[in-house]
Amino acid sequence: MNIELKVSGMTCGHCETAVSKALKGIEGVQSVQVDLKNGTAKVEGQNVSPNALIAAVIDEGYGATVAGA
Ligand SMILES: [Cu+2]
Repeated sequence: MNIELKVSGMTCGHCETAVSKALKGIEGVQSVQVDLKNGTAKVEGQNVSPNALIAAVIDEGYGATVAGA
C-alpha cells in the first residue's frame, strides 16, 4: 500500500531527514521517500494509518495532508 503526502514547511535537508525519520517511526511503514523540492513524501507499508503519518509530520513542526484527498 502506498500513501502520498503533501508536506509543507520543509526548507532544507535537515527538514527532509526529520520528516523521513518521523514517518519511518510509524507502525507498518516499510519505506519512505521524501522529496524536499516537491514537498511530497511517498510512504510504502502495510496497514498504515494515514492519520498517524500526518500526526507524525505535524509533531515535527511541518504541515501534512494526503495528496489527492
Ligand atoms: Cu530544514
